[in-house]
Amino acid sequence: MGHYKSNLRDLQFNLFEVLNLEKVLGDGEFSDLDRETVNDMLREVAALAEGPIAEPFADTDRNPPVFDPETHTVAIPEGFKKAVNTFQESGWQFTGLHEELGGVPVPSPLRWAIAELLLGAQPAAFMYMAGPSFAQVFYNNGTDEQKEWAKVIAERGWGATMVLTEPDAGSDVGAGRTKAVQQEDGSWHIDGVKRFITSADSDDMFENVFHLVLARPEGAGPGTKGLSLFYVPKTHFDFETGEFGERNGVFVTNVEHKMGLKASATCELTFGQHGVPAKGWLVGEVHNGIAQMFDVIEHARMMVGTKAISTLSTGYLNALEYAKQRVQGADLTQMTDKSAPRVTITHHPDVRRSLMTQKAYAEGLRAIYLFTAAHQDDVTADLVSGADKDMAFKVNDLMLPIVKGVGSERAYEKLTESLQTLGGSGFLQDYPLEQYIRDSKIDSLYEGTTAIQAQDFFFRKIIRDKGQALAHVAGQVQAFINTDEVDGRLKGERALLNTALEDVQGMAATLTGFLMSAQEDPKQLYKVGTGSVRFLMSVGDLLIGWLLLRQAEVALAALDNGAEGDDKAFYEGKVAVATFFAKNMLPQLTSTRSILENVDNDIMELDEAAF
Ligand code: ST9
Ligand code: FAD
Repeated sequence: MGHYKSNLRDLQFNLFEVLNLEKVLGDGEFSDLDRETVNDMLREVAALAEGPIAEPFADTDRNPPVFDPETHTVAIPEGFKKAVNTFQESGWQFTGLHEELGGVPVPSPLRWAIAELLLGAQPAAFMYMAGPSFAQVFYNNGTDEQKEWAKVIAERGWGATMVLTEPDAGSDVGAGRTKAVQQEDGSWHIDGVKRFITSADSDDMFENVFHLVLARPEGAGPGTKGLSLFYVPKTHFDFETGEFGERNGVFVTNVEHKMGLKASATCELTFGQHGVPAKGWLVGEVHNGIAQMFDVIEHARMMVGTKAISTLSTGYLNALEYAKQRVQGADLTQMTDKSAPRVTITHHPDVRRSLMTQKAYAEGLRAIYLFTAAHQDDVTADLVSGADKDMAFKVNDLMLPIVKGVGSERAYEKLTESLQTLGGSGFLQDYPLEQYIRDSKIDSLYEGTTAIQAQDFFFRKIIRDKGQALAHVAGQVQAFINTDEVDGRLKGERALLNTALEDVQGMAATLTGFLMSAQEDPKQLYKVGTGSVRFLMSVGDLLIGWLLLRQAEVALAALDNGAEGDDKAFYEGKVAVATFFAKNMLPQLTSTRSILENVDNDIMELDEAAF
């Protein structure tokens, strides 16, 4: 048995019993699907993920890719390449893509449920396999001719990268200096050095790699709005004849040595500085680079959040398995009796608190990414929250920083609880927990750090949206609070949720107040900056609390209907975890509200030397 433990039961529960996905199957673009086919798909992916795809997880961590500066290539271990090859042959990377690109239409929650399984088993493999998804963004944004290229790229299974970051342009993408010079034949020469580029070389796994690169055309303005998006192939390819041409002038010039996620090659990528021009083509023949790149970024942020959440889930399930077997100490009520029988650690209250915390965040965050995914399809958005096309788009936008920012922060934080459950053994490489922690730390950093997610959430997704999406989601929470379908059995929890909703609304009002007063006194804006991550995390907790309680209501109904055996235990667990979260986590929002209301500018006024 490999490291990865999937939670198929919870995925099926979310998809069919909570989101009622069956209602959109068998019709329209999903006419080929029914509940049984979807369950077969999930079972098949889970078996693949837990088996051959997970297999080289630890080995590639201990023997990571090696860079050869002479040839500008990266050697990837054979075992890992075999796993990627198995993934590639399975075809799951086409799930949910356009049919023109060889895709198979599925509801977005199913697409991301499949992604969860693969991301938890071998996140780096999932990233190497991003080619078809990137080809779809290229297709959506490309000229008619480029759309044909995108089809060929998807069909031939090329590797792909997103190329934004430079040594002096990380969070501040608009500081990028890589330039683009137009040529007489309409192509462009790219010149500059990009760093931290994921999958920029992939050994011989793909016949070619295409880079989607942000660069500044000569004479273009400053900031992100002056950047354009270019298609830059590793090796030239004639899309008419299907023949490969010369090597393009884009070379990997370094591979980073990292804390984790070592299987994923993180490369420095140099354009046009090795005697060969790095030729690119302007995507869509329009200068709209940052907006086009955000089509990739939105997928990638969803991917990063789902990766983190999936890792927490397998971390929890590994910890749970260990805890059920590890015998240590006596029951607390018999602590003075030195000859009392020894018990498994699941008998200790603190271990139970820790396991329930892990379960709450793993299952609550899963519900969050699936709720978000549901707003990426018109039909599922209508089904899940009654959102029309326009509102569905806004809700997805609102939720992405929660999936990415809250998902990554909480997963990393709670994975330390998973490791703790194993005691000293958790610190060893005999178990996957220490690698999970190292591999998941990156999730709060790339694709926009947590601070960037929090600012995006407040300024763009709430203020610029005039609070419309937030009001839609808050309306859903309020409706749940007001409608009791289980005869008052969750009455106390509903009251706690109501207080949490009021707290979050209070926090939003406080931050908005600071923003308004910044018109008179610009320094008031610092208060928003100081409070924004706390606010993001609080909204995350509110939504986790709500979604877990919604699940508890479904579970109570199933128990009332006579659920037995494994199902009974599953539903009882659902009620318990929702109640636990409501009682233990939601009340903390009241103190966060108070902290935000009292935030001041002391730390901003402090001399830097005093830190
Ligand atoms: C990276 C990659 O880190 C790491 C992992 C790679 C993995 C690759 C594989 C991925 C696979 C994914 C495939 C999934 C497939 C699924 C399969 C399932 C089976 N939303 O606010 P302004 C735009 S890459 C939309 O003034 P500044 C918008 O056009 C590096 N658009 O920003 C806007 O114009 P307007 C990642 C947005 O102050 C314009 O930008 N690096 C959004 O100029 C300007 O906006 C980062 O993420 C948005 N939320 O720049 C950088 N926001 O306003 C992080 C902005 O007119 N830094 N736009 O609409 C930031 O995000 C900064 O806030 C900034 C600021 C750069 C946007
Ligand atoms: P900085 O921007 O220097 O941030 C440093 C600290 O300051 C952070 O805590 C940040 O939150 C904070 N900070 C910065 N600006 C602000 C602000 N305005 N307000 C508040 N706080 C702020 N990039 C790509 O283009 N393609 C890739 O494929 C890719 N893959 C990556 C893979 C790995 C393993 C890594 C480590 C990075 C990757 N990146 C990639 C780059 C990644 O997106 C950046 O590292 C990230 O956006 C942060 O930029 P930075 O590292 O320069 O940090």
